[in-house]
Amino acid sequence: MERLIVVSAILPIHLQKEGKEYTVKVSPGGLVTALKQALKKRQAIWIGWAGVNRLNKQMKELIVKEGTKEGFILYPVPFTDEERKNFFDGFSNGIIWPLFHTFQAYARFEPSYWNAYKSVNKKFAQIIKRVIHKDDLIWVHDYHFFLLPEYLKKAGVKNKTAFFLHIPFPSPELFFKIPWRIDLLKGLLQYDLIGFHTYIDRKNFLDCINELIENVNIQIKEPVTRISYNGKTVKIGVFPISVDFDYYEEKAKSAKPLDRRRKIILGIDRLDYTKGLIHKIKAYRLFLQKYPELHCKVKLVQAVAPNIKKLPEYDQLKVEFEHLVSDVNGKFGTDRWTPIQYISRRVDFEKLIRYYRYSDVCWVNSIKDGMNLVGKEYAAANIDENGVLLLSEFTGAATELHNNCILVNPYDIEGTADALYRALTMSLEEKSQMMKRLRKHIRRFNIGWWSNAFLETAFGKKIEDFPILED
Ligand code: ADQ
Repeated sequence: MERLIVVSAILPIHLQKEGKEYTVKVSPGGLVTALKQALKKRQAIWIGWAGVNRLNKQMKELIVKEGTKEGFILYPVPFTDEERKNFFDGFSNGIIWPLFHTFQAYARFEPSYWNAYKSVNKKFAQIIKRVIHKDDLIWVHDYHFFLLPEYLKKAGVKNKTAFFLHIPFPSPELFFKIPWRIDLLKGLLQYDLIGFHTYIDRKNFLDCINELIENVNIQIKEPVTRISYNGKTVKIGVFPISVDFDYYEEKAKSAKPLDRRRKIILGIDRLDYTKGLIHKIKAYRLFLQKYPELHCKVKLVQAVAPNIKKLPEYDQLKVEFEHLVSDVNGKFGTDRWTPIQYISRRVDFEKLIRYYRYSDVCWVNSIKDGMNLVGKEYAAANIDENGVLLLSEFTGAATELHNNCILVNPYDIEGTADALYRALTMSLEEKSQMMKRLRKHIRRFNIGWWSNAFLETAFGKKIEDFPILED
């Protein structure tokens, strides 16, 4: 029986030390949200980091038990402190993440990061070799594993491998900065399928291949492009990720009402410089300056979930963001009105659904984002169809949803402030027409559509073809 082996840097749950005890935490981020919905209850073996540098038998059992409750067979991997520093925070989040999101100045091209990247990819190949059966299919996720198929081959693993990139792929101008650019591309070309969110990502990737790799043959065809290199053909596809529409819709039906004396503008983000949080507060500040008639009538509810990455940029971002928030609240707030309600944590799911259902505007302001699930989650849960999505044009989601939301350029502070005003003052009819179209699109192109489109292209299978995990 074919099983699905899923590989991602972080597992959907991880361990965190609190006092002397380790507790199980839900991992943050869109990759985990999406995959949990895509794989639920299927017999996938999910291999990834468990958040700790060593795993004793008890810790392993705890992770496996909690994973089984969620419907997964989890295979936790420990990272040494050095692997965490140089592979996870270093190469993955200190080079690829900033550069691929156009934050070139944050990229630190340390050779020690590159060595760690190679050795952790090798380590995962060895782990996969230990657990894999002959017919298993390997589905690898994200920018931590560009070299994995090469090491799998070297280890003698011949199973099919497919890869999905959850973040944008940059233009050659940015990608060329990486000293190890050719090795990364050659590594990727060893997969059987590479999936991107958008056609722009695919174009950037093909441009890089064209410029950097010799003796390749690229056959651009829709929906699947093929690259032949070194006697092997890899498929390239575009699969915009989505959400479990029915689940959000169903949960929204029983959401308890929120206090709606004021119009709610909602922001749901992780603490990350890619999410445009500073630009957002600056635009909101200008909006309050320009439109005093809306004082006391609106409120920005901004949740910011802590980041798992240990890098100085995130500490600086937090300080700057909180400073701006208190500046706005101090300048415009009154005894009865706080313009920004800042929630400095991950909002629990029930509350998230309430916000999605009852907020008048959901504001996604990313400087750059592979897709962005927040806007899609909002639309799925906005069952009264009276909300507006304000969406950065630099998200993957914008390439898909641009006709059914209000687009903003986060660098254009004044334009964004005006767009927010428009979103808040639109007629109900216009809002509901836009939201209806948005929901229709996301209902159709939901997470099930995404996983099946990917798995069929990769392995000729649907998610339903894999057996359910019995309790
Ligand atoms: P992320 O960068 O994590 O994902 P996103 O797609 O928006 O970005 O997903 C975030 C997820 O975390 C959402 O499910 C959201 O509900 C949740 N979340 C974020 N902040 C939260 C908070 N404060 N409280 C509660 N929940 C919160 C990466 C890429 C994206 C891509 C996804 C999936 O960067 O571009 O869409 O993977 O491929």
